[in-house]
Amino acid sequence: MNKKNIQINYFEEKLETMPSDDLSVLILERLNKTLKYVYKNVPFYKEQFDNARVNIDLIRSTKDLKNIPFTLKSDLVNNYPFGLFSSNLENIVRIHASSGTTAKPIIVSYTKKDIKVWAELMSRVFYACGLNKNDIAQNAFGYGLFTGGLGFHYGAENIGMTLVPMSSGFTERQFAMMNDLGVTVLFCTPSYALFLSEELPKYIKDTSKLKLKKGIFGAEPWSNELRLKIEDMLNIDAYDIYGLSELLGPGVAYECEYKNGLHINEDNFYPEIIDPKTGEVLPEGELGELVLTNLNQEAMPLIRYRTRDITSLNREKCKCGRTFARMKKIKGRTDDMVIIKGVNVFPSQIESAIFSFDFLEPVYLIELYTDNLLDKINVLVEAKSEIYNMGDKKLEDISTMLQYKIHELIGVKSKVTIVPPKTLERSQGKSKRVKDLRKKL
Ligand code: DLL
Repeated sequence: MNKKNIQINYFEEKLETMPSDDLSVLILERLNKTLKYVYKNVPFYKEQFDNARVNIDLIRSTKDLKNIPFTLKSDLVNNYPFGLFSSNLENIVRIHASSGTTAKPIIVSYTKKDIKVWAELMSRVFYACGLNKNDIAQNAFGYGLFTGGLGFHYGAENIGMTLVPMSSGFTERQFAMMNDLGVTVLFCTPSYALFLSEELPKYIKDTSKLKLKKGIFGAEPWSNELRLKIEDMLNIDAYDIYGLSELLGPGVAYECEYKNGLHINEDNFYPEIIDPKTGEVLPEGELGELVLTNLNQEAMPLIRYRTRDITSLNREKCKCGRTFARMKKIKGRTDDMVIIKGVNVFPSQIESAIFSFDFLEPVYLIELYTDNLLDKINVLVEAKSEIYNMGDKKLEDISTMLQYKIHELIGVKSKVTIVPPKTLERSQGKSKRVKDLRKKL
């Protein structure tokens, strides 16, 4: 979508545009407070800091953080359910859980103040995307233990938006509400937005009457190419939002109308980028794993939490006036990265290759398999029906073109299997893009 007049709105202007020196002072102040707080209240952190011989009274700058051990997802699993709580249960008003891949979920907790802070952080997101109390939002993130539903819900109510708590599923009802209520903004995963884009023509014959103008999508990696597809199919302006349950949920970082990286709510989450192999802190601009320290949470602040998400940081002031550090769109997770012939490959790179061809449907699955003891990739992708019906020769040509493009982008040869349209699974939440069929040695 073309940007016409960008009108910059802040929810908390003083904080969001704070001069960087003042922001550094605020961050250090909150960091020191948080370190003392967890040292006093969480035996896990007392032990971590003591074992690493860290004297938290001697943290004089954020650079000193590098001496503090990381917190890992396994620490949350091992301390399940209440081990990392800093507050007594009587002060906890909410629990969420992450859809972990391990048998035990990880749970996260919130005090009343945490819920308020979270709603305010989400309010910043909405203002940054140009929304206000006059908007009508359709929240198609899942409600329940997942943080998407209630995270968006409280943020939207906080600025007085009219919010329709749809959750995902029930396609017909999604479109009925969108149409009848004059919904102006949609919240969901990019996969679900794509699914709705594909279904739209079936349910709404005259789309010119729809009031939908924006979408805020997140909870999974998605490429800029997918953004353009969704924007085109739904005729909206789409924004990226990032977050994770371990640090409140959605609202850690978000795009403003310039869409030039995601602003990290830095007065609440201090970001570092590390080399995922060595743990060493990397300089600004380098790609690595995002590590976040909570600066303003009561129930369960985490220190140097390894997110496993790959991105880079930029501390230049944005054109919108916000001074918070920005991170690039997430490239993928270290867990989703596959190493093929020594090359690191992320699903999002393959997605970019696929989405550059108009004759393919924007749905794919990456299969990893073993051939002659070597790891290989098979990319399954749907051709549009008019192309699929052109016969085998056409499909072979397409497959060769895509193979070439993938090779060019990631430097690795892959197999490409063109499948009939609408045969791969569509997701109503987070998509599973990679299927690992490799033989375990
Ligand atoms: O996905 C919270 C959320 C809800 C974020 C709604 C945005 C919108 P989890 O289920 O704990 O929490 O999953 C967190 O999802 O570590 C990333 O790997 C991935 N993720 C979240 N947002 C993005 C994004 C929520 N915008 C994990 N781009 C994170 C890429 C994302 N990956």
